[in-house]
Amino acid sequence: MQCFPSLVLALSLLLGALALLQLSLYLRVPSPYGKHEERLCRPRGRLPARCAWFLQELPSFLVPVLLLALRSPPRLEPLGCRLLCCLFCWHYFYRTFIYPFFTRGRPFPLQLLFFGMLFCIYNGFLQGYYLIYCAEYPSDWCTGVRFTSGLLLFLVGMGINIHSDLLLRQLRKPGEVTYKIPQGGLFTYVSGANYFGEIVEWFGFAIATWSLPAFAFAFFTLCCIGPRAYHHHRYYLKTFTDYPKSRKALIPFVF
Ligand code: NDX
Repeated sequence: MQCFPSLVLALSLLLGALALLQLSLYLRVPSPYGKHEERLCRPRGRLPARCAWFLQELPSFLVPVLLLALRSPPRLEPLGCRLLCCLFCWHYFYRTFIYPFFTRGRPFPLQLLFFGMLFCIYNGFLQGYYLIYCAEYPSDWCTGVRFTSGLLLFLVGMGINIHSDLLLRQLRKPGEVTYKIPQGGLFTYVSGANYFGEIVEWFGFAIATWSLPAFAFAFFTLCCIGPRAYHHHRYYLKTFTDYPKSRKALIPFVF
């Protein structure tokens, strides 16, 4: 396989278009899984959350790893390129092999799982293909301001995301499916603390890679889970009379 810049451009633009489609579909009504599912639609089938998240996220990890294995001779030079590819795989290693096995979430709709998997194949291919076959970085990229500030944002975002998912998980005992008011960490300030972390993480990745595919994915993440944070916030305000009034939806002190 070789690098086709026009393919990268086309796939990135399509990802941007999917982000806008996602926004237009789910700005007014939330995507129908988790706490927003029952009231909106009844999908034909569901899979236990553990299984569903594992299957859904697996392609985001597997596709870049396969692309790397197929690359002959292996190329991940310079160091910047290698590190950036590792960051992406590291996130999806966590999301595929760790997150699902601890989740206490409700069963996930099969229909969304199918589209989620397609999306993960698509995005895994785009990010992996670009970093492994196309990206060119100067040998001192790792010491530059874009890489270091992006890496810092990525790590801070990932830390917030993992910590917030942990706080959510601790709200339930095994087998429980009720919703409670999240407390602690960044939930003190926002209802969508895990989403805030994930968005910061992918914008950090985009800055560190300084690439169109990564910016397109960060934009998609914003359009996908930004509105979801807003819907979570409205749900909490409607459900809990004692919900902290000062808490914002997604961005501390702002929105
Ligand atoms: N999966 C990303 N669109 C998505 C699945 C759905 O990873 O066709 C995007 C992802 C996909 C979506 C994915 C892409 C777009 C798709 C969509 C389906 C249709 C759509 C494909 C791939 C589509 C077009 C047409 C444009 C192509 O019971 P429960 O499950 O609610 O329990 C929850 C629990 N919890 C609580 N427990 C007690 N008390 C409370 N108050 C609680 N509140 C929540 O915590 C869960 O077990 C857990 C987390 O719940 P929640 O709702 O806060 O997070 P969730 O949305 O489940 O996300 C989990 C993590 C989180 O860290 C988030 O940042 C990350 O995954 N994520 C999620 C979605 C997308 C994404 C990251 C990204 O874009 N980077």
